[in-house]
Amino acid sequence: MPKIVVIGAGIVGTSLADELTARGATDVTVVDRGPLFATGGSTSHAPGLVFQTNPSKTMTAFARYTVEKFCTLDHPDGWAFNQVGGLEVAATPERWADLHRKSGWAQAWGIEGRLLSADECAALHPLVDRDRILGGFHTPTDGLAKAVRAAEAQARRAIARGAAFLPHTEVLGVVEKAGRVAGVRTSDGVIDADVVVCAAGFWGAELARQVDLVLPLVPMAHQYARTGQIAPLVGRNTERAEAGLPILRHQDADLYFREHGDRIGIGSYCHRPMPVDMSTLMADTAGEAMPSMLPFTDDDFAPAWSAATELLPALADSKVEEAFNGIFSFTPDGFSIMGEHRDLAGFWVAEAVWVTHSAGVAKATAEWILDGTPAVDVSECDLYRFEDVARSPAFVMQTSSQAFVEVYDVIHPYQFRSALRGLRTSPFHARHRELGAHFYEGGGWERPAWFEANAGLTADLDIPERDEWSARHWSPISVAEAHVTRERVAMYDMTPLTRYEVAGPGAAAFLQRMTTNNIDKSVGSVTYTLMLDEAGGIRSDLTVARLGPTTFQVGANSPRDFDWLDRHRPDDVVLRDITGGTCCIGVWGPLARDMVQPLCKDDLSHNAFRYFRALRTYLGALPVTMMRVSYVGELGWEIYTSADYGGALWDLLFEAGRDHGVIAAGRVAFNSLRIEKGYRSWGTDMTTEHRPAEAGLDFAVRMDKGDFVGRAALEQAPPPQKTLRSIVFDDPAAVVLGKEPVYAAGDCVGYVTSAGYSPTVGRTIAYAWLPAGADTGDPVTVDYRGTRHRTTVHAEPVLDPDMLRIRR
Ligand code: FAD
Ligand code: THG
Repeated sequence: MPKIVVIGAGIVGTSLADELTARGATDVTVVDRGPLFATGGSTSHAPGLVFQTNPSKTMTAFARYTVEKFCTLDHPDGWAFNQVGGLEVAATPERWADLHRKSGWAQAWGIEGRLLSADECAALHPLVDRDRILGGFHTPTDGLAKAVRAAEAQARRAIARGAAFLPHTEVLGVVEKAGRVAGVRTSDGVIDADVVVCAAGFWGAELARQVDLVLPLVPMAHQYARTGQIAPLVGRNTERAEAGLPILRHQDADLYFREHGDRIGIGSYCHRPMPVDMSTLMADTAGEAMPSMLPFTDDDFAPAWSAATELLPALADSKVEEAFNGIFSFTPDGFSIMGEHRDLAGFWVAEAVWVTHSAGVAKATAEWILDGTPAVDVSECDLYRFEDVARSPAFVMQTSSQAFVEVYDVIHPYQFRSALRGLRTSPFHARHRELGAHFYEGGGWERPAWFEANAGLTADLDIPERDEWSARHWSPISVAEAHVTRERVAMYDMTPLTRYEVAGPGAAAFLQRMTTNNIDKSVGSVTYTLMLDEAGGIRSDLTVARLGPTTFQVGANSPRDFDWLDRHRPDDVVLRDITGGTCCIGVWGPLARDMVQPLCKDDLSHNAFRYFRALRTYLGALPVTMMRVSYVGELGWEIYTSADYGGALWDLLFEAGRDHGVIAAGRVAFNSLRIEKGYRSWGTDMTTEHRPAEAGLDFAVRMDKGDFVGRAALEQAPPPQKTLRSIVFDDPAAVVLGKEPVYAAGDCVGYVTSAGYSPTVGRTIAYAWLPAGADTGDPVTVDYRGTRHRTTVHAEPVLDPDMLRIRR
């Protein structure tokens, strides 16, 4: 068992010590610069509201585990968790509709919850003015955490198993030896360690900088105030219980509430973002009891107070008696930051974690450190999920500030930030703008979603009207673009598709070991393959093109793939991300060959240039690599070249396609076409929580090819309990967007992952995780923001099961 030092005795560090020692770690030391256990960090004054339901399945799982665990904690002073339930009220029609969506997430992720009328809300929380609200969402298992007690109770369990906690011990530096962590240097001398975990809360970014690690988090002040006595509360709560009413969110006004005996605590996000400059903080408040508390700024609270008294009129007879601006971490995407430093083995982080998710994050981190693989998919929280640009100080500051502003906003799944756009553009960007592209953002890239230039193509199509929500950030033009792809030919910007060059004498053996399929084939081969973790969960799906005996081009999904490959890379392999300097156009559709062949001296016929083969050649004067691969399921190629030739390549192809009716088409069409064809999108349809057989990807696993990462786990794997299936909606006008709960015979049995309207079938098609027993033809219903849609489990792929469209 490794010798482990945890930096920070807040809710994360204490919980981690408990989880580590529970898994048999015997040598665990937790150090904190402050006293125990009110250390002066964020945990010391967190009001401890735990609302479990979150759009993210992972974050919800973290919260659910935290609740389950906190309910079992003992502390001599009383409860660590008071399960008063949670109530979120809607003051606007938009929020009321959104609570239906939230209710769907709760169902899908297994949190008990119910939508209530305004009267029912008022009955549950008598301070609420029922005339101000339209209804609410009640979750009986939510509640209040007593964060310091929960921290101490978990620390005591760890101490009983041998862990040590050292107060007033500041970590000043990290000791390294031969690229590994060797210990920490503290105010009291060096403590040796094989593993160091940074759980230093909002101090974490500064600590990590010492070991050349960027933690994209911003310490931000957030206002919390307590009123004086509220008449209707007097005598309701015992001092011991503190609260009996559900914790309350009024998100339309960026507020939350809890009881403190006969007083009310109000948390407000209804103020300007107040990023904290750590250098001023340390100088000003070091040595004070609570470095994480800043003086209250009254002016910022004025709108919060007026909105609070509107919702809870009884507050008006009181006033704010105690208040402060408390500090905790915000990140660009709102997720926590977890993982191990790639260049300094043994240095781990568990950062930007709310009390709500703390035990779940701690458990996953302990599993990751000790067993190698967390049970829950942690990709959304992965330390290496960030693109280079997203680690720049300017990006981190702006997007984290935006995350603060939007923390309680209703966020549409296709709503992208407006600031810091245009950071990454393909060489075709100017052409896209000329064609009236509407852009989505992904990984810093501007990605055309559809083109206004194609508006005229919708005329002959019967495209159902959408409801207001699903019509946002969507256009019927996308349906026409998908249709033209199936009928004629379309050009797609594939530049943002992450690409690596893997080269060197060991490249083939390396990729063979890292992935599930046989990639050690002839030069010119392209292989669809999976990367698994040690537990057999799917980490990514890739295409591997062998461009030379020792040179491969890998099509990947995210910076996490680079990280995973780089960690395992032997010295005789060079790994290079070539996405930035190159570009790619997907030319797909029945007329693709007619359009491209005249530009090329090489024979592009079906037998000369076969499906899943690659060719280095020229189109006109331009050097290109062509791959006969199609994520949309049509005849055609991905055509790669370096960025400098990009503009010329676009023009050459677009001109060549003129007589064939070529169009530029966008992401929305792309997505619906790949769903028709049965192709999965990693991170949405499947994650590390799924093995290949469950995700319907067994065909990409070659158990007979020799050892690979995850193979041993697959051999031991039980038969699938759940499987990813295609479902087709009965009503042509029905639309879903993803993450909706799925019901069979009245019970929630799964959830939707992704969906798209299929112009070919004239219905929405979706993927859903369903029990393994679900049969083709079975009826299941999907709850879309309170509306039940009937669907039918379909055989896969829904379109072209005989591959006639691709292999021709
Ligand atoms: P901390 O509690 O800050 O612990 C980090 C520890 O690291 C500190 O004790 C610090 O002293 C120590 N440390 C730092 N640097 C060093 C060093 N160099 N050497 C040694 N020790 C070091 N979350 C919720 O879930 N629900 C809520 O209702 C809620 N309300 C909040 C209200 C306010 C006003 C605030 C400020 C936060 C709120 N939060 C809430 C957020 C929550 O409090 C934090 O996210 C959480 O407590 C962070 O826990 P932590 O263990 O990561 O950090
Ligand atoms: N193009 C390239 N690389 C990629 C993607 C891509 N890497 C990441 C991601 N997208 C991978 N996803 C897929 C999913 C399916 C297919 C290709 C990439 C695909 N599947 C065939 C099938 O399932 O029938 C594979 C057939 C076979 O194995 O022969 O084409 O879009 N470059």
